[in-house]
Amino acid sequence: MSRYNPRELEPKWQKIWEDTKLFEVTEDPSKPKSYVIDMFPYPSGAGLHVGHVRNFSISDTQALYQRQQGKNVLRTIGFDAFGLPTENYAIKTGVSPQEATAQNVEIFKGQLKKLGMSYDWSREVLTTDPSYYKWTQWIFTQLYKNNLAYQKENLQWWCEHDQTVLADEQVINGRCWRCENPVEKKALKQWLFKITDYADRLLDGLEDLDWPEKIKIQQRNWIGRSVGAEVEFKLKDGPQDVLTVFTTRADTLAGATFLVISPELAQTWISDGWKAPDGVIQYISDATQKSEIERQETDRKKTGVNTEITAVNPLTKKEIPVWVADYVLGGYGTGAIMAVPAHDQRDNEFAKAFDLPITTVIESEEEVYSGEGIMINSGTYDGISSSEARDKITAEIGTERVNYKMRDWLISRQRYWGAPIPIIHCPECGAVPVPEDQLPVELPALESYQPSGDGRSALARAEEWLHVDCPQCGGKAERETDTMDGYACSSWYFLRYTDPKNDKAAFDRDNVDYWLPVDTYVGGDHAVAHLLYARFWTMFLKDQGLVGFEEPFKGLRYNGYILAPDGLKMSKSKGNVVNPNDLIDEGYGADALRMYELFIGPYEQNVNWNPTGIDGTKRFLNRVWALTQDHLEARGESVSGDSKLETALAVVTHKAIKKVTVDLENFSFNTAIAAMMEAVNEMYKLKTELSLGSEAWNQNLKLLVQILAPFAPHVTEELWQQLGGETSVHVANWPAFDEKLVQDELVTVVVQVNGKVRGKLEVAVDASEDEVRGSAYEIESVKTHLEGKEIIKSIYVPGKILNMVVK
Ligand code: ANZ
Ligand code: ZN
Repeated sequence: MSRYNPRELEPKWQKIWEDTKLFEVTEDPSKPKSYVIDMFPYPSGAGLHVGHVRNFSISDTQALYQRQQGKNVLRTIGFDAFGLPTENYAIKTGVSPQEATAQNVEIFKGQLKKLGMSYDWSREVLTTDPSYYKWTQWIFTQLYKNNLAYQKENLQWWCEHDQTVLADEQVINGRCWRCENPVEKKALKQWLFKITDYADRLLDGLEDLDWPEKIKIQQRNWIGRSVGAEVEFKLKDGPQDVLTVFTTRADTLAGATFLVISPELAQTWISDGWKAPDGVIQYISDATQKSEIERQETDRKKTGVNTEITAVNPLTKKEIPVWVADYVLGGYGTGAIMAVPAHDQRDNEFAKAFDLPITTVIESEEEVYSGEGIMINSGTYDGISSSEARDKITAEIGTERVNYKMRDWLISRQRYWGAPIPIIHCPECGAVPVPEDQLPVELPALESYQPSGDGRSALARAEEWLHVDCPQCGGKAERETDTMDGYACSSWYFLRYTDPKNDKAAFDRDNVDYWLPVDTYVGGDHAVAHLLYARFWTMFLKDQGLVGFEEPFKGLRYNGYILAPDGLKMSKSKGNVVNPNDLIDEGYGADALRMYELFIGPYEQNVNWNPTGIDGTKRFLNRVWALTQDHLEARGESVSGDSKLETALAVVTHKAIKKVTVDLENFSFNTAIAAMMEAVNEMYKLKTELSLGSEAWNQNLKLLVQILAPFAPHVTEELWQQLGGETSVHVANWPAFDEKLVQDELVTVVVQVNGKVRGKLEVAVDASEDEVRGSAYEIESVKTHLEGKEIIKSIYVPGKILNMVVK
């Protein structure tokens, strides 16, 4: 008997699939489509990780299944290759980022090919390729022309170690997300995308998406829509006449016993000529070095300085002081608040720390009550509910206002290894976009990639590249030296996949409209930034008439991590990384590896790697192999069929088909695999009584191989051919199950009308009352007793009696 040898069989099929272009697709409007992709990987020097394999196996199994369902499946891969690690490597070793990237991509591709993923490799996309980033730059210029890309001088998080600016979400507990060194603020002129213009659409669009709820919640929190009111307070002897605050609790206005402005607002007052009392300037400079997260912590000791300015509460007419404190943020709302210490925790701590008055305006027993209730100490608003008071005070004293936590997307990076921002700075004309026919602005080759130290990237030293004529006036001008955040490049690659070789446009509208939205997007990272940015770009492209949809990812599946056996994160430094290719080379094969990673647990959960777990799936594939070989060897020998046993065999197979079909629809891979293991056990039992070699066995083994194909694409392809399959198993249709064979045990139910027996029914033990009643209506003798009557009651004793009371 031939042995199951994945080392031989897997490369053989990979080559055949490639030669026959099995997984290459074209647009075919006559066929239903399915677009199934992964969040494309960053080709790090460490190579492919077992975590990647889990991610890609989930999507590949789905893609293979959808193809067997007869769909036109677009499944491809690319590389998100701009980024700091490669640039830091270049700085350290002198190998150019271009060269390092090319090497890493080669390694990744080699590893991916060994896994036998069903990618259409002809559509591969590489973000660092000038033929790709030409269009990233082109989209930038479209955003710029539509006033959605702009420059702003700003205090930015700056990582001295990495010599780069960081976005808010890249600062974690005051440290850089990459190198984990402390970060500081630095004033720099930066490019931003005006994503805030799309805040409402980004929020509303989430409703209809088939995404995990936890990701939707993270996106909603990030956008942070907040409905409240702006209220104006008159100032006495202040640098301006009024101070406007933003509040979500206008109902508590009478309890506002002081105002607080942010250090940032105080700074603008000083710049406008305000003579601040001693201590304010020092306080401002201390505060701006703290992170926003730190500043907003509730249990932190409250600090602040009195401005010695007085405001008038517009409801109580009382004079109240204005303070500066860092728990109020400059970038949110108006940068100023009305403090209500009886109903807000932070205001309460502040009032106690500085001995400021506390006035309760909503009835309650608690010291700091932030709930709803009946109004007190609020003049004409006394006695009504706080929610009613909120509406009234907003309408009568304030103005309704919606605010968002989300800020504009900061895209400037003072680094070399990114897509250059296609702008030319002219002393006469200002910022001028590089004309379309001069794109791409290619990265010049450099001697060294070290940032220039003045806050600009290494590009500032590329003299020849830097100095150009202004496209508008022809005068001497300079290129922008910032490159784009890598998230810009990953905001549209799923569009490029549909038309990867187009050199006239970013993509063809018919192609994107045929394939998009992505039906199944699988990944385990980037819950907020990438998904939000990609949605924003897609919405913008829709507004430009370039695509016909505004949500790029209809279905999102978020996979859990694979951790080391001890539950720790796998990392090079801990030496606990499992290299997927070692397992393949050791002879387990890609099929057993892919299956193990799906069998390891529910796909969305984090799981610990079990070094012997792969033995289980390998053993299972071996059993399927051996059973098939035994069957094939017995073929032709005269075999006598036993129809009862043949039915028993068919029941085993069809139950497995049903279970695997339902489970694949639900991404329940581990239970589907368990069901197939179970079925194979049953088959082994049956073969002792029902001899192998018969046509019945052949049919059932083929069905087993078909449902196993999305999980173990190589071995099933081989077995399929051996069993006489004509096409590739991956394009042979998904088998249907026979409803009669999968029915569970049948029971007899007595049907009564008004307590008299009128017939009997055979139903499944677990049939519902509705199902049983439906079948009962079909019985002639029951029908005649129901005709023209109204059923007023029906009682079902499961598996025993159905009694219908009519009148
Ligand atoms: C008075 C008040 C009374 C408030 C009360 C809350 C409870 P959202 O939008 O939900 O996050 N706030 C406004 N601007 C701020 C800023 N720049 N920095 C820090 N805090 C700010 O919450 C809005 C509430 O956060 C506002 O409502 C304001 O405090 C505070 F019993 O006003 B409230
Ligand atoms: Zn000019």
